[in-house]
Amino acid sequence: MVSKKGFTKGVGNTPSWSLKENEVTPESVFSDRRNIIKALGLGALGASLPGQVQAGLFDLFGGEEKPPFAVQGLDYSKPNQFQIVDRLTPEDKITRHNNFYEFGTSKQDPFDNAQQFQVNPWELRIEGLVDKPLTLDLNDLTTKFDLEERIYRLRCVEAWSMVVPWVGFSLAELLKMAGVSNKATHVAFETLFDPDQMPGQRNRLMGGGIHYPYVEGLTIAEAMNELPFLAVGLYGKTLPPQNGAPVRLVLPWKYGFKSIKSVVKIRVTDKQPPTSWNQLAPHEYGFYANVNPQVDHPRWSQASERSIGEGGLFSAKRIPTQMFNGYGEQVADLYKGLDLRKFY
Ligand SMILES: Nc1nc2c(c(=O)[nH]1)N[C@H]1C(S)=C(S)[C@@H](COP(=O)(O)O)O[C@H]1N2
Ligand SMILES: [Mo]
Repeated sequence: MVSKKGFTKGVGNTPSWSLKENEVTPESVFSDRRNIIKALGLGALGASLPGQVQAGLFDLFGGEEKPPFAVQGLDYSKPNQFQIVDRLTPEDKITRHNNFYEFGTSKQDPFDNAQQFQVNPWELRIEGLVDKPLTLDLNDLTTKFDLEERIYRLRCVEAWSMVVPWVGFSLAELLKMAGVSNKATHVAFETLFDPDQMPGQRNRLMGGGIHYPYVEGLTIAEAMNELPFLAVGLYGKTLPPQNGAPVRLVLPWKYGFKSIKSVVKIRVTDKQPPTSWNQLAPHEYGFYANVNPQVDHPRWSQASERSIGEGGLFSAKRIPTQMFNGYGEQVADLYKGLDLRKFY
């Protein structure tokens, strides 16, 4: 599934950032998959399919038994002496090693505590400096947009990383639908506040001291870039609660904490909005939080990262961290003239 419009910096219809599916899956599986998706219609992916059909579809996609697929063809033309081959992180790693402090601070807490999380009914509001405020319900999230798959690297500020096949739609597309006012300078995002469902919001210790609801923000130029993605699915299936169901932001060039989960509000504004990790520890977590191997966290190096799911049971492969997590071609222009040491 290739991005359908705009964003055609790459060859043909394929945006230059994309980790192409035929580089992730063997050719035969890739072709089958494309035909099946075409036959069903793109919108059939994810939540609109009953569980069993999804499982069957996923078998056709190659099934969960397969070893992680090799991903080649990434743009490592930047000064990088390491010849890395990225691999899609196994599904059970992506869904069991999470940060979602609303459900607890340890990596397995979200999987353990979020399974009963209710996403229906859901309301996502797009409001503020827009022509037409929008309210999307759960069904709208999977039917109002042509869903596409994007394989993105995810780099947590804690120096671990994954390669994730998301399903969703572009944030810019949604913002264009609402019509952004020319007074807008920033976009603010907010996670659901529901202490009955989210134990970390009831218990300060369990919630890691964050002041809830979890909030995040982007400049308007960042938000309108081609990369920001609203994910509603993962590995061709509905997004699991621990990964931010029913809809979460994905910003592949920024540290993972910017990729806010279970979003209920997107507010276009003319002020830089507060962000949760910056409020908690401003000297450690900035507003921008762009992945940058040259600017260390005050307590650890950001020069390399642990690739989750690789390197065997007790160790993980360490790989060098790339500037903007390897997405400089798409986003470096946004920061021209900005001192990235100061605006971390
Ligand atoms: N609402 C909310 N969003 C969140 C977080 C959180 O604790 N609460 N954790 C962030 C962090 S630190 C990371 S690394 C990613 C992890 O996403 P994943 O669990 O899907 O890998 O989610 C981000 N989004
Ligand atoms: Mo993170």
